[in-house]
Amino acid sequence: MSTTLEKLLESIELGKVNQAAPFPPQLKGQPGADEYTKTALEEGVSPTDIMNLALIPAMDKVGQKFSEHKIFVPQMLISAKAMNASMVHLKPYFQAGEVKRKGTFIIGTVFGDLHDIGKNLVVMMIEGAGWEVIDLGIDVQPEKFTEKVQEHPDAVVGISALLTTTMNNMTPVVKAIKDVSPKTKIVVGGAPLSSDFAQAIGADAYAKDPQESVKWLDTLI
Ligand code: B12
Repeated sequence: MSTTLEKLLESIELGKVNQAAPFPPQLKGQPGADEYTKTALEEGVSPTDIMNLALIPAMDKVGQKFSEHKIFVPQMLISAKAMNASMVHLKPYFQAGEVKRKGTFIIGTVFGDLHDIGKNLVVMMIEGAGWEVIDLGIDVQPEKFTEKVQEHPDAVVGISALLTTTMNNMTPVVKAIKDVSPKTKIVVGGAPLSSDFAQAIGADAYAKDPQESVKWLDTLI
């Protein structure tokens, strides 16, 4: 792996947003996620490699350290901020710029859940694959999903959950959507989920990452 990617991974893991950021003190004055992402792109590293070799492994490390009580919520939050600083530079590369859209995709993080980094990656990749995306944000109640589904009857819906507690909140969301629009296709995703879970709650599919969800969406056209 290139030194730049290693530095980027470290910046996100330690929450170094950019050069001006005073945190963490040991990296004061040094470049951060913002600058290293730009450098990696200038060096010709592909946005997908930046994501898969630096961004996602960095968040895995953060999660691991959180599980081991080596870091706490504020550090997770600052890592998330660093991750977002990096994603800003990747976004344009995932945007297709196609005139004709393949369809509409409505996505949100289920109510009770505030995690949105994974969802935002899904948004970027699905937009990049030519879909019009309506992003409902985080902590989304069933009514907000059903309202949008009624406005866009042909849309496909994606729901994200990152917690073993909030994944169960997907059950009433799926039910509410299917009640107002039985033909609406729903894909669920997020680290604690599985195909079995998706099936059990009546969703049409589970996708482990944006790439898999794009493949599944293509089968619907
Ligand atoms: C960053 C982070 C936070 C940040 C979130 C900031 C933000 N803006 O998102 C903050 C600090 C807010 C946070 C809070 C909490 N967190 Co947190 N968090 C994380 C962390 C470190 C990274 C998550 C992440 O962004 N991963 C990177 C992205 C790219 O991966 P991803 O989200 O899995 O998404 C990918 C796939 O799952 C998939 N995907 C995701 N959504 C969807 C949707 C669809 C439709 C599809 C197709 C695919 C898909 O595609 C994505 C790209 O590949 C994880 C650990 C981890 N490794 O996941 C813990 C983690 C999820 N958090 C955890 C916990 C416990 C919490 C808190 C309860 C802590 C607390 N005590 O307050 C709170 C809960 C707040 C709430 N109500 O939601 C636990 C969950 C444990 C569990 N099994 O339930 C984890 C696993 C940490 C741990 N190891 O213990 N957290």
